Amino acid sequence: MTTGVFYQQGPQLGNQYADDRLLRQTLQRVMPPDVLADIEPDLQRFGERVVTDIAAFGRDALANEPTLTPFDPWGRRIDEIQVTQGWKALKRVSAEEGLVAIGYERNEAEFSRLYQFAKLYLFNPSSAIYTCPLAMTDGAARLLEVMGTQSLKERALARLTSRDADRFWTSGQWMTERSGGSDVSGTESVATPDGDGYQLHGTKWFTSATTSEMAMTLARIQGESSLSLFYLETRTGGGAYNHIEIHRLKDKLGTRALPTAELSMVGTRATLVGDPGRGVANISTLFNVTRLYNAVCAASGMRRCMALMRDYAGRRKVFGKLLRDQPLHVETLARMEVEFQGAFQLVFHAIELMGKEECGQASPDEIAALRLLTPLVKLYTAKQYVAMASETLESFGGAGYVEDTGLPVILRDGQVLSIWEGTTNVLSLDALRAIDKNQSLEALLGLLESKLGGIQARDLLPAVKQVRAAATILPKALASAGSNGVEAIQSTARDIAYALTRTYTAALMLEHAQWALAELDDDRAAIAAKRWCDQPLVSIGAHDDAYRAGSHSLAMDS
Ligand code: MFK
Repeated sequence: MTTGVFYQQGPQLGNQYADDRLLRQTLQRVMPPDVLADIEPDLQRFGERVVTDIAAFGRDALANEPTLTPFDPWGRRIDEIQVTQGWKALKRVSAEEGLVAIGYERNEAEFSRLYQFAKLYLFNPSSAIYTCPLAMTDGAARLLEVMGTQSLKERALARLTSRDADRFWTSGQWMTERSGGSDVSGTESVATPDGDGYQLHGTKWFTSATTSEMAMTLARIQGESSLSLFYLETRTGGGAYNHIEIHRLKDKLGTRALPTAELSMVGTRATLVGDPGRGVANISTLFNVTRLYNAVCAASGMRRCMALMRDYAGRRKVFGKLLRDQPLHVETLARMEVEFQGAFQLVFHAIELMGKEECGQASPDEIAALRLLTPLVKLYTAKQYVAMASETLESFGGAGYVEDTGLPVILRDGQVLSIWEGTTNVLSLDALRAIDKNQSLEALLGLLESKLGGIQARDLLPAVKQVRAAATILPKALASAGSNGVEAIQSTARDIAYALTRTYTAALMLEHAQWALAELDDDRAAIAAKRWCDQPLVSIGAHDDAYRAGSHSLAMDS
């Protein structure tokens, strides 16, 4: 028997496009062949880049966190935020790779958003969450495209969507004040008319990507009861701050490469966007985009977890066998893969609808369904990702708990996804509002049925039956939950959101499984879809007064 010193090899990553069967298959299924042929060389090249120079920029950004210097050596207030070279390089890469631009050039018509989000999906896990500034930039671009004046389009939209790194701008989204991030109605910032614009005064409690060149924000015009939406540039033509004071950078659990600041607007010059008093409704155009970014970050994070665990399972030996040959380890990874495949189909389906809507190709049902899917996709994928990130660290044992393996950051950064852009509960309530106001449940169930109608493979038919049964229960369960009043239905909002998401995702997975069986003779998506359908899809209780009194007593120990 030979003895020697043992060193474990860490996980390795290959080309992230070439290695991602689900991404390649899904694009093949949903895109016309000429569109795929047009974009695939770029995805192939980019799949290599995200594990080489882009990954190095991300590591540099994580290793050298941003700093705030409030004063110069002579006591002048400068509020300078320094970011690392890696973070700056990620901005250049984002412009040059068209990570926002592709969605607005629309060279691939309604498939442009799919192309753009495929690149974002490859980019995100290597980017130290540079996807956060990109999310707000894209949301601001869409907002200005829909409701900006011609001069704002020429000045700002053109820069937000530029591929020229020297011209490219990013945008902040300054919504949260000390009074709240979920309930923005308590916003204290005020707007005073000033020539043909406004001056803003107030404090913003969370402003991410504070080095951005512009921001969209909410304030109350004197005399108006509701909030209005404003465009501002963070610096004046001379380079000084636009009457902005930065108080401190947030000491966050994760996303530490991203500068997130508390700041005050002290007479900041701003331009009203849209009608006065319509601020919340208007900014929803922005946050509906960022919520889909949040979801693609979750799906791409899941995929990165799977890639790392899979590779490691072929390198790590315990109890005389590689992890890949340990039945319980294999089962754990298989369950995570099913979860990932569901999240993936859900996210890319929502992106497909978004691309269609923006190009005028979506049906009224698809538009209504997207309104409901946006909060559902965001809340579900975020929550599942946090659980999966935790399981991923565990699958590496002690190595998963040690910083320089690069693994703990997965969990820390993942946790923001269920908080930022609306918590699980706020989005569950938003889903109820979409059902109430937009007839979106009927639209969603109609799309679901059309997907199930296309499934012919015998092997999948029992699962189709399970999904149809769940879809039939859903409206009845909602009606029953609602019959006990507003508070009763609100208390079940999370269960409703999960039931809708799981059921709809089941149909999406079956649709992909049918295609993979018929076109590629590949049964792996079918295995995943059937396992997804075997979980309880709908579990919605009727929370009457007595039930809720019991909940109150449990929650508050009253
Ligand atoms: C990545 C790294 C990040 C670093 C750290 C960050 C840490 C986190 C910092 C944060 O604070 S993130 C928090 C971000 N905040 C949010 O995402 C807001 C969450 N809250 C909501 O989404 C609430 O639902 C909302 C503020 C919108 C509720 O406000 P209101 O004033 O009660 O709105 P209301 O009356 O329900 O709706 C006003 C209008 O907007 C209505 O239109 P109408 O006036 O025509 O009826 C709504 O239909 C419309 N609306 C609301 N939500 C919509 C929407 N329209 C379309 N889509 C939506 N999602």
